[in-house]
Amino acid sequence: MSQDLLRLPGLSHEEFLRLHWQRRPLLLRQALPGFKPLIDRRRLFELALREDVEARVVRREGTHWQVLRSPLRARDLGAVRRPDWTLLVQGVDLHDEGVAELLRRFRFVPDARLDDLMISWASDGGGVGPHVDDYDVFLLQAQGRRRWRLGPVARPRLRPGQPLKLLQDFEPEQELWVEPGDLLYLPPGWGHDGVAEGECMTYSVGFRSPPADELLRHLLWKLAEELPAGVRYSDRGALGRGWAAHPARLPEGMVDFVAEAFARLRPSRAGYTRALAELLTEPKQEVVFSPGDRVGLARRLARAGVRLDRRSRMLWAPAALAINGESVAPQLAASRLLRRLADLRELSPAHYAQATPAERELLLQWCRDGWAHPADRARHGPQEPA
Ligand SMILES: [Mn+2]
Repeated sequence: MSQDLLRLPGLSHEEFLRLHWQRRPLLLRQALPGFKPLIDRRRLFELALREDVEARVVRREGTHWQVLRSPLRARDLGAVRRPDWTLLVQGVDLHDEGVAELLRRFRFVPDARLDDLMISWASDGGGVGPHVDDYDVFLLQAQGRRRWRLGPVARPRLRPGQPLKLLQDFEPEQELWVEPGDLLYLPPGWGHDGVAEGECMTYSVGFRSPPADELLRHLLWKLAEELPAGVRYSDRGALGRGWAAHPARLPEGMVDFVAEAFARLRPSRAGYTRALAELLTEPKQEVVFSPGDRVGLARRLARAGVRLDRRSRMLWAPAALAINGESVAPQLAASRLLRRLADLRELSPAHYAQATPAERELLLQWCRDGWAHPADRARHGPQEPA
């Protein structure tokens, strides 16, 4: 179960991270030589119509753009031969094991940053227009040809009155054509405009970097859960003379009460770490785990080892270990076995045999919840109901 990371032609992961990551674009010709689409157009279209899938259709007529968002109906997808439209399907890795495997080949960037794999299909001339993203992205050309125009954008000005964010005056400084197997890396802040030349498919490996205000909102929410519940404001003895004349006045004591509650929120670094790990492992909204098969579970784990479900998110840090939005019990937070599972997403039977009773009980529970599976279960498992 070696980590089958994607080798970048001509440079090491370290060199890529030092020289290009978050700095400048990089085109890697034939990073995946002989690449064939993992999902054909028909299956992608079917996926786009599912309720638990986030998808968009973008159409262009001259300078007029139209965007349709999920839930999409069959008639929202245009005729394949009609030019100038594209279908974007988010989070395909959640629904297809082959695509999830491809996404995992990009784990030379931390899991905490990795988001999802989006597949876009485009008819001739299709694209989403010149735009700039807040996130890093790898664009893998999966099928057909696409023309990219790229250029740095210092202060993006958007075209008014459009249903999607389009750059007002994009001045590309380079133009390039990509073919199947070519990989283009773009850092945040680089304007780009990709136009299909004939029918084409592009895979976008997306990253995330939550902004500080969003992180704080979530962290405060999590930290508030650590306060003793049910401590209520009381104004015993505080309501003396004078209040009846100004019933609309907010009692000062209530402000003090909030200030005191806030002062009691004194999270340790471990507390922050736990909350952050829980937040970042929260499953995507559309993910629903189905309970695993319990028959002979302990025996199957002992024989085959254990593997995380492709949709499970797991992170660890010196003071925390979280899976799917939940921290493990403090006495297991430093478990080397569980860290190994998080890093490799799989434990061999030999490693599973070393599990303590508490670790084993936890792994059994994760299998019952559908978060993990005995590693003898076919990865490609039964198709989930549409
Ligand atoms: Mn983009």
